[in-house]
Amino acid sequence: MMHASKFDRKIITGLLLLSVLISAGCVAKETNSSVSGDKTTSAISEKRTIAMSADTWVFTPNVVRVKKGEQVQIELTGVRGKHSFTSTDLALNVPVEAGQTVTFDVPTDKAGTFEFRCRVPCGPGHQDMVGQVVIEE
Ligand SMILES: [Cu+2]
Repeated sequence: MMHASKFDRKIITGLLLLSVLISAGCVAKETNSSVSGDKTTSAISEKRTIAMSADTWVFTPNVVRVKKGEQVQIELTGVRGKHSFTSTDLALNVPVEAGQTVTFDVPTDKAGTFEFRCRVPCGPGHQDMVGQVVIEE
């Protein structure tokens, strides 16, 4: 029982060789995937900046379209008055004053249409200061 026949040894040697080849193949695959992983990482780390202005009483643009998972930041410039970019859905509340530019990241982990509005009482057109961030799947 303890002695393997020559035939068994050949099989065992063959299996060992096979497992070495398979693990070598796996290592090669892992190397490949980590290379493509690096490429993906560098692509993701390229953040897109969307310039937006807040004026009395409009955000321009007031519809922002992004892809789910995309790294996006909004560069918001105040033209006249005091406003804010506020979205409870996106957990953002960023005030901006005239002549000021503020930059903030937009969370894009969930797809959907998310409303944002001005939360600073800024005059008669305050209620019109609304917009949407559309995050596409
Ligand atoms: Cu306002």
